[in-house]
Amino acid sequence: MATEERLHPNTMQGGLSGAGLRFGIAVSRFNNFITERLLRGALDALGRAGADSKDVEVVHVPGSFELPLTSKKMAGTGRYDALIAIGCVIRGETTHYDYVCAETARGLQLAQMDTGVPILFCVLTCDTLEQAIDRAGLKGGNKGFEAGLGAVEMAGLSKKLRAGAVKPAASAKRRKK
Ligand code: INI
Repeated sequence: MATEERLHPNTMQGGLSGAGLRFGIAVSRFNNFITERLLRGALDALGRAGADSKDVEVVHVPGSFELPLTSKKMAGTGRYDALIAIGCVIRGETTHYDYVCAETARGLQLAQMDTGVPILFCVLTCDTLEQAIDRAGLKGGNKGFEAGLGAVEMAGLSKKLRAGAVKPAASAKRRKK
């Protein structure tokens, strides 16, 4: 018998209902042609998941490089179950792109590790404008929408982890009957 057939571990995961959960979105104004579309996608996902308008706040920042500090400050308020950081970095002629990408990603990871509040990474890092457009509602879907769904799941999971409850697996419940 394969190991996975013998084991019936207790499992935990976030749900897909955003009702009663609080979300913050930090969005970069740089490349706002793209970031506004990502923001719309994220809001669409939160709304469809049942989040209430009063529980969703949007903060605008100049560029992606400003997302980590802003997200950390937002997380520190204790007002959000999950955050979404939205930006779009497009490669230029110099190495500026590399610094913005690396420090934004590193800073956002540090911010969520320091505060314990999930921060969804919705920063496009693209070689061309076309790649960004594809990921902001065209061929590649809308990464903002994906981040919105991820935020709902992580907000719910964080709440459950805080409560410390791991529900017995459905298969284990069935066996007990
Ligand atoms: N910010 C972005 O969000 N995307 C970019 O493509 C970008 N480029 O290419 O320069 C960018 N730069 C600004 C940066 O994020 C800061 O706002 C700026 O350096 C001030 O700190």
